[in-house]
Order: sequence, then C-alpha cells, then structure tokens
Amino acid sequence: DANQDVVASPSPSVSVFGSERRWADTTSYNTKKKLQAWFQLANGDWELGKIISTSGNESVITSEGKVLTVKSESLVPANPDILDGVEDLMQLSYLNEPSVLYDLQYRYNQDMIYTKAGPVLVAINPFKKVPLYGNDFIEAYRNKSTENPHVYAIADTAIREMIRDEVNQSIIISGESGAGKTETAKIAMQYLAALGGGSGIEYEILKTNPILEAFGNAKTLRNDNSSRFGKLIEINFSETGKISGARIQTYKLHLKSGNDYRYLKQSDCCSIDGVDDALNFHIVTKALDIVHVSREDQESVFAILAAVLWLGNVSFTVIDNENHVEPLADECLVTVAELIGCKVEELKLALSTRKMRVGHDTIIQKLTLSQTTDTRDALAKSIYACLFEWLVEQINKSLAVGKRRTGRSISILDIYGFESFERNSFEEFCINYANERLQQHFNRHLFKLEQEEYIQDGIDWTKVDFEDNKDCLNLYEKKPLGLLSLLDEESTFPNGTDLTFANKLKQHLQSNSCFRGDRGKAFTVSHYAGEVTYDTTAFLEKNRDLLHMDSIRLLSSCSCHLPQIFASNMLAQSEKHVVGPLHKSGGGDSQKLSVATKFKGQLFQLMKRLESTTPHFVRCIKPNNNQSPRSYNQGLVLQQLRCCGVLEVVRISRSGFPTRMTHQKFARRYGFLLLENTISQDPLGVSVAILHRFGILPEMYQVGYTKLFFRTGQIGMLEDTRNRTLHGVLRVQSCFRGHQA
Ligand code: AOV
Ligand code: MG
Repeated sequence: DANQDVVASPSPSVSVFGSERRWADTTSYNTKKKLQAWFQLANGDWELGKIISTSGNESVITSEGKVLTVKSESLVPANPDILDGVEDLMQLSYLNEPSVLYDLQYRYNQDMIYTKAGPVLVAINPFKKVPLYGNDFIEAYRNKSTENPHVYAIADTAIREMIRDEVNQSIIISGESGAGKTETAKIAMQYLAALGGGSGIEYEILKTNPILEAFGNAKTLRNDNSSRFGKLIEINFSETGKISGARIQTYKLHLKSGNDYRYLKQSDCCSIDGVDDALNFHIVTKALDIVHVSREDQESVFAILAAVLWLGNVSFTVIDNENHVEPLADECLVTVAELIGCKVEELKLALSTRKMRVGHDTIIQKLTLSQTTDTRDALAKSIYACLFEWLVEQINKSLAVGKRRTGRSISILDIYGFESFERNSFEEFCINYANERLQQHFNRHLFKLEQEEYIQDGIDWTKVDFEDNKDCLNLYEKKPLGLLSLLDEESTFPNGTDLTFANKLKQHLQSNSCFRGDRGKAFTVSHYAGEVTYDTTAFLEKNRDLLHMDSIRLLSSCSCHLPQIFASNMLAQSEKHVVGPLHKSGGGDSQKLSVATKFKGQLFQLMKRLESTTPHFVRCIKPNNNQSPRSYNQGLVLQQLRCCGVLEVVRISRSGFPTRMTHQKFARRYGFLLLENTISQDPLGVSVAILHRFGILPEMYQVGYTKLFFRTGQIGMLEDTRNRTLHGVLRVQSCFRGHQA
C-alpha cells in the first residue's frame, strides 16, 4: 500500500479532459532508447515494443522479433515489467489506455478477474468457474489475510463502514448486458449473509435469487440469463452487525414489446446447453416454500403463468366489413377464461371492444385486428408484470422485520448499463437516461463532493476538471421543452406520429449542445458514454400505457384471487400517479401516467434512496461478445472502460486524498495508540501527535480545518496497528478474567 503511494506521482494540476487522447499520460516521457512503448496495430489493438532508435519524428522499434518504423508521436509509454498485473490501476506509473488494458488482461489471464481502479472495483466476466469464492475466501477477507481486490472486499468495507459511521451503505453494480452484474450482486450477498448470518433470514435472502431470476429473467442474444428488471435489495442489520431483514425493490419497466413474452417459441431459445429445467423448477418451488409462499399460492402462480401463455395464442377472426374482429372461441380462449376465473364471453368482450364515454353516454367501440392484438398483449404483459410484483411483495413480507432507517443497512443495486446499438429505440432511450442519472451520482460522489470538500476544508489543492453531464440530463428533463416532456405531449395527441414527434424535437431542442436532429425520424443524444442515435419508430406507442380500463375491469371481476389483487393494484397505481403530463384513456375513466414518466418517477425515488448512502462502485466488464472464457477483446473492453469513466477516477484519486476523517474521530479512534493519556487534549493536537508517532509522511496527508485528508493506503496501516493492539488488549483481559474465576 505504501508502495502504491510512492509510485503514483501526485500531480494535482492535471487537466483530465480537453486533450485529444483523453487518457494519454506522457508527462516526463520522451521516446528514449530502450524504453518499452505501446504501438497500435491496424486492427486497433495495442502491442508492446522496444524503442531502438529515434530520428526526426520516426522511431524504430522491435516487437516479437520484428523491426518496425512508426511515428514517434503515435507511441504510448509502457510501464516497467515490475508493474505487470498490479492490483490497483492507481499504481501504474503511466496511466494510459493500452497500459490499463494490458494490466486488466494480464490479471484476467490468470483468473484474477478483479482489479481496483482507485475506489472502484473493476470485475471482468470470466465466463467460467473461477476458484475465488466460498468459505475459505470469505474467511480470508473477513480476517483480512488477503488484500486481493474482490467483491468480498467491497462487501467487507461496506459492513465495516456501516458499523463505524452508522451510515447506510450501497453497492452499485453497473455494466453492459452479460457483463456479470447479477452474479456479482449474488457474490456480494453471499458475503453479507456469511458475516451477518445467524438469524436464518440470510438463508431466505439468498433464496430470493432463483425466484426473481425464474420470473424476471429471459434468455437474450447477449445473455442466457438476462435480467429484465433492475433490482435494489436492501439488507438490514442489527446493532451487532447481524442481518435483521431485507427488502427488495424492482424496477421492471414494462418496456419490452409483447413478443418478448408472447410466444416462447418465437425467439427459438427454449433450451440452453447445460441447463436442467426440471431441476431449476424444483429449486424455484423449494425457494418459494422458504419465503413462505404457500403451495396453494404457488399453484395459482403457475396457473397465471399458463394463462399468459395461452393468452398469447388467442387468435381473431374478422366479423364485419369494417375489419372489426373478435377472438375465436377456441381452446385458447376457453382455457384463459378458466385459468383466471372469468366467463368466456367477458374475456371476449374485453379483448375485442372498448368502452368510451362521450359526455354522459357510454359507447362501445369495436376493435380492428391490430387494436385487439395490442389489447391482448397489453393484458398479457400486465398480468405477468403484476404476477412478478406480487411475488416480490410476498418475498418482502417474508423478509421484513423490525423498523428500518437505522443507519445500518447495505443496499445492492443491480441495474442495466448504458446501451448503444446499431438501432436504438425507446428502451435504450430510457435505459440510457437512467444511466445518465447514475453517472451523475458517480461523478458527484467521486469528483465533485471530493473537490468541494478539499476546498471547503481549506487544503492545498488545485482544481481538477471533470466531465459533468448536467447538459444531457437537462436535455431529458427540462420542462416543457425537454425530451421527456415533448414525448409525453406528443403521446397525448391523437394525431401525433413518430415523425411529428421527431420534428418537434428538432424544432425545439436544436440549440441544446447534447442534441442533434437527424434525417427522417432519428435524433442523436450526446451521452456521457458517447453518442447514441435513436429511431423514434414506435416511441409514442411504447410510451402510452396500452392497458385499458376494460382489461382492468375484467381482472377485477375474476373469481380467482390473484387477478383480483392485480386489478386493485393497477387501479391503486393509476390513482396514485395522477400528476404531471397525462393522457386520458377510456375517455376520462381514469388517467394514467405515460411509461416514460413512470420511469422517471421510479428513477428519482431510486436516486433519493442512494443519495442517503455511502456508495461503493463495481463496474462489470464483458471481455467478449461470445460468452466464452479466455477471450479478451481489447476494443470491446476499452469501449466499456470509456463508458464508465474508470480512468478519470483513477487519475483523480491518485492525485488526491481519498480518505478523510474529522480531527475528533481520528483522535478518538487512534488516540489510545499513543502511550500518554489524551482524553483532555484537543483533537487536532492529538491527531498531529498520532501522525508523528506513526511516521506518516507529510506528503501523504493534509490537515484541513475540520478533517484530515489522506492518500490511499495510509489509514489502512493505522487500522492494522489499531486492530493488532485491540486484539492484544482483549487477550490480556480475557486472561485476567480467567484468573479471577
Ligand atoms: P448481467 O446481469 O450483467 O447481464 P450476469 O450476471 O447474468 O450478467 O452474467 C452473465 C453470465 O456470465 C452468467 O450467467 C455467468 O455464466 C457468467 N458470469 C458472470 N460473472 C461470473 C463470475 N464471477 N464467475 C463465473 N461466471 C460468471 V443483463 O441481466 O443481461 O444486463 O440484463
Ligand atoms: Mg442481470
């Protein structure tokens, strides 16, 4: 640790952005002979070479027996071999893209999938079993006999800080689809359960995973077990650090199109190699037992699942010459009615007609094929979503204990990362918005608060610029002329189309530097992680909540109790949310929020919860797109590292003082290590005495008005001394008691 601070050259005046190569770090480096340097191959990958000679602006280098001539300015300095595979990117002498990529790859090749990037943990998905987990490892992190970066270490820090500061903690896990977020969350939970276990509730908490995954995950092209919901699990602890309960909040988004659930056969992914469905089914039912879902309720759950599948197979026939349709009264329709407990005739009506109120009259409108299909899919989706919510509710009931907000909880957030594809639609539009908010939280925490604190406390510090994403957030959130407001407005217009929406954006937002109107129905947003072009096709339709009152009424009239619960929940929700821009459905029957506005509301609640915690960040990285082990695609990794700002964090952290403590706290915590009695002395005096006594070098700390600021590693050393001393004292005491007895 001490070493790490020495190698890192503190240079507080570095300007992080604004240079062409964002992470180039060429200070004190010139293309000296024999130095190692990175050069780029035609495919963009970096390779290591040794400089033989330099003349003019060209250098001759050797690499793996070849001799090449390259432009000197294209060479990027490489670190000495002794720094190969360092545990923390902060320790690199040269902090540049190829060096970081190499460090991560070097470790990954040896199954060391975790690396610190200053305060952030980087986790590279191994796509295979790695020998890093289980009781022996948990034990090693618990008693601090290893310092290798690990999710366990993050969870351990969270527990310690929770107890030490009496502040709630959060572990925020982000990354692309398939990067390993959900697995990482489970690994963190394992550790918390092991350390805080005892009451038995930890066992229930772990069992929530198979249930949530069974109902909330799907196989996608990018991940066989892809979470279709965001998840925040809050684990509560008692004063003694034991788990006392938990709560799960899901952010399911109703975002995916109907055919995601409609016909399982559509996506041709019913079997996955090495997955035993029967066994998994057994695991899920057992887990449901454990969280106290009765066998009877389990039966209902599976009946509802079956109903959703059957509903997807309901087909329609044309009944008049205006193209109105009604469902075929075949096996499918009859089975759905039976499973949810309603009359076939009622189901038929709910699917093929819509009640509209005009003035004081109610008229019944027949539907066309596309309208009925939408109605059917919306009903199926909402039943499924309600089922999922209901399950989460049951789990929460089972896990709930005592009062919360005690300053003793750890929340784990597993949420989809930034997405950018060839074609991006409403789903990506929302997901990327959420990521802008999370990024702001990350920035605020790591850069802004940090620097503000230095300045406030009057320590010697030259301001470092950091990338602020408030312009992009403004673009989304500004009222009335922001992306979300304009989308809601256009969604309420009967004549609004994707094209009129796109044109409206161009008309009103062109002056925002994060926005660009493109040809036709497309627009581009400049996100913190890069530009994304969105195609507005189906934006309005996806934003309108298609579920009609007729469907809700149908569910409330069912004789089975789950559909009834669903209906009342839906009603409660639509009433609860009557704020902001709305669109009316069913001619004023009930007002409903748009999908985007609901999303924003949930996101704000999430941010509020997170802001009251001390965050710990894990960034998951997917090393290749084939879900295969031992394959490391430099370009892919680099793109993800850029997306999450890992390098900026390292740069700032190593030039700053990431650890801090008030004079009082410092004096109280370590004062007893001084031999003299310090109780009556002033905290600053005691603090300085401690610093001297333990030989902490002047460049390793700064004394502020209220706090002491330390470079990485310093407090760790003091903590070790403290723990050793405390243990010694405890042993002495227990010997003494033994004598007395
Ligand atoms: P995600 O949560 O980030 O994707 P997962 O956590 O589901 O990704 O991981 C995808 C797959 O990678 C898992 O099913 C495992 O096979 C493998 N994997 C991930 N982490 C590990 C690990 N530490 N050790 C071994 N295998 C691992 V998505 O939910 O799609 O965004 O929506
Ligand atoms: Mg997941």
